[in-house]
Amino acid sequence: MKITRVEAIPFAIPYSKPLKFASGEVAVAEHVLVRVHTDDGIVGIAEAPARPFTYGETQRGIVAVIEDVFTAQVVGLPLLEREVVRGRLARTIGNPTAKAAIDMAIWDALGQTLELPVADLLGGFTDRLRVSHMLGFDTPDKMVADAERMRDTFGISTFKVKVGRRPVTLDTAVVRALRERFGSEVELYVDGNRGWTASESQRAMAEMADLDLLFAEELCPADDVLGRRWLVQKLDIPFIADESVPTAADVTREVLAGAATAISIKTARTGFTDSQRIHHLAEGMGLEVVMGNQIDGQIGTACTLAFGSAYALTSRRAGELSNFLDMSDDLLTEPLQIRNGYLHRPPGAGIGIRVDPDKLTRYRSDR
Ligand code: MUC
Ligand code: MG
Repeated sequence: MKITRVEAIPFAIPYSKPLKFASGEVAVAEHVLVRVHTDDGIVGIAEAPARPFTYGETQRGIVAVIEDVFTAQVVGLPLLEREVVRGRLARTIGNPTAKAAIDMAIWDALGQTLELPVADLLGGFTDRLRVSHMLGFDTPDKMVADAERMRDTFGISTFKVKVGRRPVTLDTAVVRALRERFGSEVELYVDGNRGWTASESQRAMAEMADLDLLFAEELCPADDVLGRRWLVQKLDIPFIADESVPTAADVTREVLAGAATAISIKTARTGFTDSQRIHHLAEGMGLEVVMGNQIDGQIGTACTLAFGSAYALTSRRAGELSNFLDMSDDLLTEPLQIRNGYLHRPPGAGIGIRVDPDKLTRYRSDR
């Protein structure tokens, strides 16, 4: 059960429909496939999505930090010593998705070794999650059409609407158009990716007060310390902290400061080991949780599903599990299938996914 090798393989898969939002745009999934090999011949996998605009990590940087720093720290350790791995990786500040992918690939290898699903090792609460789809920036008509496509084809009825950094009236028109089109058939919430000021956020939320929104996410920067506290106190719906809470300590800080009342857990940035800590903390503090999307491919989505389905709190709300649908292709032998608004856990040990070697050859960008 000892780790013998870690691979960090960059790959690039174009989106058929790029996703635009207040802090950036993703047109090509330039991710890093992480493979952890053991002396038993097991290979655990996960993916690290480079999100320079959120965490400052680039695809080349992720490969470099894994090859030059992290690999030497984990080779030789048994798969069961995940806390030792965590402690060693934590000596280096930052690099959340590189660390998370190593952690999840180790869990995948452990599950395969024990012949048990990771979701069961974590908590085994349910076998499926309800799906929420993120709607990227476009005109109101096109965003409504996108939601219709997701509802008609995949049965999805929860939508996270991207807002911020464009005229507030355009964003509120989109949300109003969605509510008018679907009535009470859909759940809606908004995510600003820090694109508004606190006062713009407050004005926009007041304008949408009749639209029955579930949540507001990261509308303004957490660094606007007093502004954000002021905003959160004024809202009568939970305010989700996302990119402001990349660690459990950040969750504590933001919640105690009154700057958040709910959190997004993203396995892409906290893996399984730190996501467990955040889940337990959230449960202890009585916070609502949404399983968030780091604009993951299918590997990352399967990781979110494994973790989200493991606990009652993380499976209560729809999880953000569908943006891979807008990619032109992916790496898995068995593509994930969303049916009737749900994503079911794939059968099998570990995370339950396998990489297709031909697809990897086609999309890897290091050869
Ligand atoms: C989200 O929930 O914010 C966009 C930027 C990012 O870091 O994640 C995505 C989705
Ligand atoms: Mg967000």
